[in-house]
Amino acid sequence: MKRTKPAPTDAITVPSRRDFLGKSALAGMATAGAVIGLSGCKEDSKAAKPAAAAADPTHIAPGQLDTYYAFISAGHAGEVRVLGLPSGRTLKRIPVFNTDCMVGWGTTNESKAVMGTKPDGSLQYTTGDTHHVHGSYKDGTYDSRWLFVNDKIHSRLARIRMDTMECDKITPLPNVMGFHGIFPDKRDPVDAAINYTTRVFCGAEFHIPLPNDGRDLDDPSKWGCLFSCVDAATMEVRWQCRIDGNMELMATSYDGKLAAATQYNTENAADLAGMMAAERDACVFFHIERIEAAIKAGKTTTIGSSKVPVVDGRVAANGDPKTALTCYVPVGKNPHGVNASPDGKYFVCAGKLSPTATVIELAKVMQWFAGDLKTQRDSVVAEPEIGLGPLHTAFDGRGNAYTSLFLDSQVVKWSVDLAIAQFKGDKTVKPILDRHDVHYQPGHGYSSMGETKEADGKYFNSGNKFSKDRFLPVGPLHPETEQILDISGDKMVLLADHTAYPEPHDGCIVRRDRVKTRQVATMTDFPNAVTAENAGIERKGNKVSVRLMSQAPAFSMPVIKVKVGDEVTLTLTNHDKVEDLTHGCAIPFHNINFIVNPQETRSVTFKTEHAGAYWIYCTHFCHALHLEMRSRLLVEA
Ligand code: K7E
Ligand code: CUA
Ligand code: CA
Repeated sequence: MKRTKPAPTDAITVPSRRDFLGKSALAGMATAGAVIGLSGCKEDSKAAKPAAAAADPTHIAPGQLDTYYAFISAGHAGEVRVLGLPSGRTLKRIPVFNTDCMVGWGTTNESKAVMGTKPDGSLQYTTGDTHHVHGSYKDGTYDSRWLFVNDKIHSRLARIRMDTMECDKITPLPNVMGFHGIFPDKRDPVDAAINYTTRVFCGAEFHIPLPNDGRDLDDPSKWGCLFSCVDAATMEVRWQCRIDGNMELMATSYDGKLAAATQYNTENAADLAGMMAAERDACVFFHIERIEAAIKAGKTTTIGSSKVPVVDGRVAANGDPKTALTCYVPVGKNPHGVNASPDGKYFVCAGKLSPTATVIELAKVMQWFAGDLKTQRDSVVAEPEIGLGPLHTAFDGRGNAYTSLFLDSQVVKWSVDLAIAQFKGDKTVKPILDRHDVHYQPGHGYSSMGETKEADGKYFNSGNKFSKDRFLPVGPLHPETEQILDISGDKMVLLADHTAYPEPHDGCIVRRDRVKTRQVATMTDFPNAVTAENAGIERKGNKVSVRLMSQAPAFSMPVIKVKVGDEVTLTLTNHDKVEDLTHGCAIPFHNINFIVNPQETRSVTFKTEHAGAYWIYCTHFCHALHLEMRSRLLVEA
């Protein structure tokens, strides 16, 4: 398919190719790059300079700091990244489901305990696929406690402490495959004793036999998908709800009453053609209060060896709106993202295979649950045509939505109110306010504070899936592009391209005052801290405990003697208190490499196999005598 020029910014009638995609086009999209416009590069449709800027706002002068953090999921790299915005500078990579030898994630005993190990002590998984990362909330905005991120490959939810920006907990979801959408509670805490966001909602994209133990392999019609609720504080799975169809993206309401997931496979099909058979799919809403009441009342089952209580949210069991746990709202064919507007009123579903966005009014969904709305579909209050391949929507806090258009390689700005007026029958209004090319094929777009009540409409980051000609080529795999747009004016203005190591998906842009970190740990927070009193070597059979301290530029023991066949646990506490004074610890030919930040303690366990002398050395440049910071590990035959 040939790319056409972007539609004029005031376009409301879109060309006929924007009509529902025909079957042949869909097949083409499924099998080749035909529809995704890989045929060539394009010029920027705007040559405009940043509106309010004589100087480029993305140029942060030396010594100056960014105004926002962006927390970005890294797709199948398995980690989370932290950028400063508007500069786009990379501040940190947080290893989560992947291993990382800079910090020793996957090497230290502490990180292994978080990641999960097999009985022999090796890591259970070393891969992950992080798509969605969201902060915890209080009063409708970020409370700087945690970030949550999914692993689609192994269906695990990870929690990251905001103060240290380190992963501290990973929870597997039982009987789930393809855990994709995630959103934490946005309601104010109800449990005063806990006093923070208490739930994280998780959708499952792939239906599987329940339990997945070899049964029903030939009959996918018996397979199912579970929606999971995880307690943010304990990271335990509280309950699950079985649904019809699947779940992809998730959103939660600001009042804590509703969570919702888009469904592209309402057909419950097991092949591509089947998943595209229905003209409409759905956004399934969960009535959280009723589900939790049903759990409390014990109207539950369990699946396989899992002890997590499961309620039935399938259509057949939820015919009466007044008692229903779920509400399936029909939306455009094979939808993708669902996003909550910062005024708390609407969820917007992006059509993907339909060139529309569907605006669902949450008050009307609650009306349906009360038995006061005729059909689920009556909760839809707008369905503007916005362009080809809509995926995700962000908001500016001024009533405008910004939807990424994968096939059109654009971001489209549209007015939610005007779309509602148009849906009501006003033919004079034009909801589309602006379009801007991005390069190329955007996935998520997200705006500054856009997922909070403090949405400020300053910046929009477009995470693009293809960069093609935007950067120097580096072989077959190009970097992805993150493009930052100024959305503070009437027209969007492209400010900068920056590269992203594949493959970024979603992100959140958090005002820097909403992030509280600490740079130096408290030694007593580490139960295994090594002090002058307990440092040294202790042997029990062939198990040797080496308790070591680091203080620039030396380790506390210059010589450590062990024997071949020992199982050595080396615990290292960094006694330096100076901010940023990190030491590393590498042991040649033993596959040991990790860091200890000021006042932290980390440990590793390894077997000695070969007699010899091994220099334990500091890997992290810490001092003028950093290179001299070494100890001898002497392994005796
Ligand atoms: Cu659109 Cu996994 Cu959020 Cu990626 S999903 S783009
Ligand atoms: Cu310690 Cu380098
Ligand atoms: Ca479908």
